[in-house]
Amino acid sequence: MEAPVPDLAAPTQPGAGWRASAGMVAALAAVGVGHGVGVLVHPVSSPLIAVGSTLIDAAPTPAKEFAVRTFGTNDKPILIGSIGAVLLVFAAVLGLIAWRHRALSLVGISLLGVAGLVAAVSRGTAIDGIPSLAAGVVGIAVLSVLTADRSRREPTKALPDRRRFLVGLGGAAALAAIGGVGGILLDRSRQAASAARRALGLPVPASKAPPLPAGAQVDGMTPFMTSIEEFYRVDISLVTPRIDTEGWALTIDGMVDRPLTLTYDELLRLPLMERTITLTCVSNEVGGPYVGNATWIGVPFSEIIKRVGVQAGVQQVFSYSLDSDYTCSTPYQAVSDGRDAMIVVGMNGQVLPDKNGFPARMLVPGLFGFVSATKWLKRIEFTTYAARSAYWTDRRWATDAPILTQSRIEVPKSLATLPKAKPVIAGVAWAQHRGIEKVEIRIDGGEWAETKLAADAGVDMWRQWTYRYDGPPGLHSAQVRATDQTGETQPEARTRVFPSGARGWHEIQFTAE
Ligand SMILES: Nc1nc2c(c(=O)[nH]1)N[C@H]1C(S)=C(S)[C@@H](COP(=O)(O)O)O[C@H]1N2
Ligand SMILES: [Mo]
Repeated sequence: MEAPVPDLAAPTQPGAGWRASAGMVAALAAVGVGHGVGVLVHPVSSPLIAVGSTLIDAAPTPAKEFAVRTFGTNDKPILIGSIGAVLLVFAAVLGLIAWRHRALSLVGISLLGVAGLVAAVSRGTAIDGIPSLAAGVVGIAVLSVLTADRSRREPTKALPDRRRFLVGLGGAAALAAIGGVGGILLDRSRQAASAARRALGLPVPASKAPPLPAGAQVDGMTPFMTSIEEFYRVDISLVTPRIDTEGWALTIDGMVDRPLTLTYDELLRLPLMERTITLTCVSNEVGGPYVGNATWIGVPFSEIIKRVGVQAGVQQVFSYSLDSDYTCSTPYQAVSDGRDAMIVVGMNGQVLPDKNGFPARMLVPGLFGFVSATKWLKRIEFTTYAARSAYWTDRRWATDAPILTQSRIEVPKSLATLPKAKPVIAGVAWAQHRGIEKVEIRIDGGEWAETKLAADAGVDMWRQWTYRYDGPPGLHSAQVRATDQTGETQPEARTRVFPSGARGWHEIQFTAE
């Protein structure tokens, strides 16, 4: 809709469209400048990011579950988009009232800065308040310039002067673009810098990953090895932290005889091992996508434990992340019982990507990511359960959360057709660190039949399976269930992902030719 350009002869205020745009442009300029300054100061201090992160932390568990379930990995852009939408509506209202209630509208726009300030400072230090202060000042300045009441000085002049108003509007929009786009570009260039550093690569691991057996990969199935691009990403961080190894160090302390601080180079000089391990998120629904299999290079926990001298009475490994107040609780038993728990520095032969936790993350085969796989590691503390309680523990998720046995049908896709020429149903199953013993399928609720398992690559990895369908044509259902190598079979009853992971059988409908 075309809003009327303010009329020079109008004695009072421009049309509603122009007033609303003035408010929105003021808010955009504020947020844009705030974001630009934020990227310079500290990426998470951008008012938009700080408010978004605060909402993520404050959101009740069911809301988080809903967001991950409904929006998947798009949950973050959708959150930022929603905040932006609310902001614009609020700003439009401020613009509408700005000519009649100038003071009120200026207070309103400054509240945006205050919200950012409170969010950023409470999550960081006083310095993190700078971008929000800048945003607040810009918001107030733009709105007061646009709504400046010049009639008192020049009673004959219209309110506001049309040219002056349009120039102001354009200037504020430019300010928004320079701040916002500048911030985004700067963030990108940092990404490029970390890519250059990445080219330096990693030392050759002392212990290489055992080669995969032939036949672990079934034709036409999801790749047995997940690429970095395809690997799912789940974390509470709104911006991908881009950490400079210059100045970074990993502290390992707590109930130990010899606390240790390792620079990046020192960490890389420790003996490295390479292992292929399947990681799964507790938020993965039955049949869901939050599972991936990659080759990880890292320092074995056994090496760390030996170096620091862990004392008696230690119950948990408490890890801290650099990006936020995210913390994670891992049972000490799981990093000390001989499995390939490690401090990871590499993924699929490359330096760990930023999104997956550069410079270092944890990984413990058999445990869900939220109790084992801390990214952007800053500190590892050996401690007791009484002394420390982790981010998700505080939100009532399980403290001890082994990955639950699961199986998924991938071919055919749900509601797709199973071709007569190749009537093969196929999928994957996982029970990390216990291993898959058998996978069964049943058609239309009939008898369970064993599927053919692909070659076993090891207990810490998922396992593919196939089944030749020889039933009648038409619409059918298929259900799948796996049994792990301890003899336990997946239960039928579905549970939600909260608090310790989804249970139940995956089921699809398909049409046989
Ligand atoms: N710092 C930090 N580390 C984190 C998380 C997080 O929110 N913050 N999420 C964890 C969860 S829930 C999972 S499932 C894994 C996912 O790792 P990925 O993103 O590399 O796949 O990271 C874990 N490490
Ligand atoms: Mo997770």
